[in-house]
Amino acid sequence: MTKPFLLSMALIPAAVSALAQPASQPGYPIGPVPFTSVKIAPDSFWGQRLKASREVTIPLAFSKCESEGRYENFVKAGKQMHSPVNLGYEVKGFSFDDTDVYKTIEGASYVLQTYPDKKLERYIDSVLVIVAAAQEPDGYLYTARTMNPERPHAWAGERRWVKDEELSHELYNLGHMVDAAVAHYQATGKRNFLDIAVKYANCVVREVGAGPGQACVVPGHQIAEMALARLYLATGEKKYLEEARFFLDERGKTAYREAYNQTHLPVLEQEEAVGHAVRAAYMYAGMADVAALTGEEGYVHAIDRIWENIVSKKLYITGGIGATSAGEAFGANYELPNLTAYCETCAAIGNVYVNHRMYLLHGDAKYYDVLERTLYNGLISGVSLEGNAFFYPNPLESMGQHQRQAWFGCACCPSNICRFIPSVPGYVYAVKDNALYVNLFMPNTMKQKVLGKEVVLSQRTAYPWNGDVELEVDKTALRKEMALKIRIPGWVRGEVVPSDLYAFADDVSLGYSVLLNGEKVESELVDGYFVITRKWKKGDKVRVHFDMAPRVVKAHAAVAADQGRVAVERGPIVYCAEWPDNPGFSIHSVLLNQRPHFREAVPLAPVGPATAPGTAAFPAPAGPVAVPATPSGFGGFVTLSAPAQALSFGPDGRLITRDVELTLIPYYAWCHRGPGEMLVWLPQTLQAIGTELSNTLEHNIFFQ
Ligand code: FUB
Ligand code: ZN
Repeated sequence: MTKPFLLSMALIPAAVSALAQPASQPGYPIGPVPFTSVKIAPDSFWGQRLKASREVTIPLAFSKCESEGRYENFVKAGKQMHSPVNLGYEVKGFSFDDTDVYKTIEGASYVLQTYPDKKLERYIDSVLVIVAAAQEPDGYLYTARTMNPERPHAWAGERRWVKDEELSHELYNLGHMVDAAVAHYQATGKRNFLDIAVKYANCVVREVGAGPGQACVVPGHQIAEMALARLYLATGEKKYLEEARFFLDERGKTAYREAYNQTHLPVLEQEEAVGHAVRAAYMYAGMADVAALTGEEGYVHAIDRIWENIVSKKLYITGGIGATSAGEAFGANYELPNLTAYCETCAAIGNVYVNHRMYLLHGDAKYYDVLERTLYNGLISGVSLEGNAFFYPNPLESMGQHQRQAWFGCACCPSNICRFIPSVPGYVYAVKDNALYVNLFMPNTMKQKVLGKEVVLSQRTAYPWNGDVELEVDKTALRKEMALKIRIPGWVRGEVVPSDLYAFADDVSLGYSVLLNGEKVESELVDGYFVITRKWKKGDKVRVHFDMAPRVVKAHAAVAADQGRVAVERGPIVYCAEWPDNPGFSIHSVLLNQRPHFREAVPLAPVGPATAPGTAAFPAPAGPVAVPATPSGFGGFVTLSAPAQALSFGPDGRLITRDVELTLIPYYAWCHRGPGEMLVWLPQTLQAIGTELSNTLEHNIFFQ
């Protein structure tokens, strides 16, 4: 760990007022600029996603909490608690269904911070009344037991906590509750949720631990570690941080030891990412948070090792993690199947959490390369463009068996999307001392103190569709030098991921340039950043240009599933072939040319308009062909096409090849036009296509 990390510990206030909107991850050497300080242009790529989240996803999730019995569980628990007799409620669903309510409130609270909405606030207050009514007098809040203590949920165990290391999720529910309650408090200043969460957290601190009479258990599903660290910051109560630390330090030392939930070894001894991917990612993120707040370097060494293992052996090209549905888990090293890839949406969110925190600890742009890859591909693939249909697994290949759904019995992914998307603006910038980091590219205006002085910066760009980014200092009260650190993405520098798991396999070479007030400037990259240090003044402009072109990627020879195949990406976007754009042949029987030449098509409608709020338009994306977005709104992105050969068998059994044009769309946008074939890794050899054809055959036999 670097020195500044430890030095920064001295700067941590004992308690950070939740309302003060500090950099959102105190304790870290680098502080992210909070999402509340970054206003994204409404009509942009991310502006559209934020709007869909606000206007569609979150209302939809609340309505599902109503119709799918999530609220009813709280009501039943409340009634049972006040009844002298057992009301005989049958405990249905999952033992963590309460968290759908919490996660949706968390997302709505983030929305309230940027879009105050009294009606929404009142709605949440009314939900909190039934949540509060379900809380037992000593703070315990777990409807799956309280609604029928004699016959609780099958996973709950006979007594509190006894099954938490397996599947009761009592501590998982606490984690999501705390995250949501702190967010709600920060948004509204009201304590009605925070008080509930504090009461449950106090119950846990009292009853779970290594002391006499306590249950010595750790969370069967991690998240409480991150959440309790956050509660410590919101309240200043050290006991929450200590409990989070207990959860980490005791892991792998209690009676229950399973790789499934990373209890196979003490956390400090873990080296490989194993087991349930969401649990794992949340644990690694929790280790980073607790390390940042306690100075415990052992956690950092452990997650450094595990991160290496993930990026070099267990990461999909889409940034997805968790290869197998068996245990929703990481596979073995290099086990990255495409058709059966699990890549749960929640795991992609977890991967963003981990890489963000690794960056905040170490300050290297490589973590953002992984974060950006995950964000633009395997994460947003989990929610439709309209915000109303979700994927739980995000496979990299389909025969048509996958379909987006409006909700799931186990609804962890849609409700996680509710809380993640509104927080995206908080990933764009960060500060450390006199440095302002520009980590993601999207049109916005940002207001942040650097060395205690306000700096207002605007960013104009049509990224991810073109690589022109303009940064302008709109205001600065800073008289000293500020180092503007602009991330130069790995995909421009010729590095697909920070490992040898994937490599570009073409002779394209991309460059970038930076102009300061019209003059070209040069800088050695420092940890992946282009640095301009100067006394900035209002009106200073930096123009960054990243060459953006379709690139062909190959996987490491040990990834059996990708041999003889290539993936195609352009900028941060991974592409796929999907059936509607490729009529007349099966995309599973197509051979891409060895040196494919791609044609780009950009929509006539602007591809993620390039303006920051209140500013004039900046270079419109250009391309050789312009196509209109469909009336349904599908589109608005760059498509690619390349010559290929479609193979089929003639009536006499002979192989027929036909020249076709294979069209590719961004992976995140697949399955908006009904189920059907989709493929990310495109065959380039007959051997690979042989596997495809036998996959198709097996699928047809299996599904007919
Ligand atoms: O166990 C709670 C959530 O349900 C997990 O995070 C998801 O993987 C799903 O199993
Ligand atoms: Zn999920």
